[in-house]
Amino acid sequence: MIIIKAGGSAITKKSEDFTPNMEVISNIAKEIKNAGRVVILVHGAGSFGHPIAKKYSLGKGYVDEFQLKGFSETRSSISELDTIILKALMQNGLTPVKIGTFSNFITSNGRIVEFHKEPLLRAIELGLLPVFTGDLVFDKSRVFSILSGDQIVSYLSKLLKPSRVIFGTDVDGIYTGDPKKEKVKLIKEVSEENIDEIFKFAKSTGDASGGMEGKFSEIFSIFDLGIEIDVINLTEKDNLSNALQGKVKGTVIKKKNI
Ligand code: ATP
Ligand code: IP8
Repeated sequence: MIIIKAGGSAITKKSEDFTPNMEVISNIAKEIKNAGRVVILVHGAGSFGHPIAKKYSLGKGYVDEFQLKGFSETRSSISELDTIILKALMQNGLTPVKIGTFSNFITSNGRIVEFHKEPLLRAIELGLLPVFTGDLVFDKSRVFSILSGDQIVSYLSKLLKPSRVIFGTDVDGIYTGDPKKEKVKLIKEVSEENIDEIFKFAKSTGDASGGMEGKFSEIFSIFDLGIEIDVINLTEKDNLSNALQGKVKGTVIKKKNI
């Protein structure tokens, strides 16, 4: 089994609110279908979630009643993106099923403490393609919290021990800084020898859920489990197909002995 995280930077146009990148979404669906492998797809919220979440300061948890409007709007908007993705998967002959993040996860201080796993396990057993999204959830200490798709991926990795995890964004992997803002180098291989170093390359993305730093810390937990993580550019056609076959163009993060 392979867990794929389709980043919001790839599946939506982050510079235009509420705009899906239909070409990328459709390619992802085709490439998953052609690979014929058991996968779980987790996607980010991109421009369907982060701008509203920021506008209403939802990342801080419950502060004021004014946030409730933002809570409803964010969840509704993310659900629209989710539907677009489910439809694209179905149009390509796949049988996806949404596993609701809001209904199945509870966090405490932003970290998952409860997950109702039975729907996921049954969906896998039946041969459905489980689809998760980053979303808002109820939180034991902050009333509510943003639960990123990245954290869901690391949680599911602990639970299911996939053979590999693929993170896709709109850049070619992990760089020595933000490739959109600086002249930087792509890091092709990460192992126990340099994993600590990559944290200093995590530059803020302006997201409501921890951006690159958050992503790197989830990647670190998966790496600790001894699972290979590949970071690729999902906006380039065939990159996902190739990665699913083990031909990764991007950053490969794994322990030396696996
Ligand atoms: P979402 O959280 O909506 O799913 P995502 O998973 O696609 O989004 P982002 O938080 O948008 O991820 O992060 C991807 C962006 O991070 C890239 O577009 C890139 O510009 C930026 N970035 C910052 N630092 C780095 C780095 N060291 N290496 C690679 N990209 C970086
Ligand atoms: O895009 C964030 O999920 P992510 C969800 O996976 C919200 O970080 C509510 C913005």
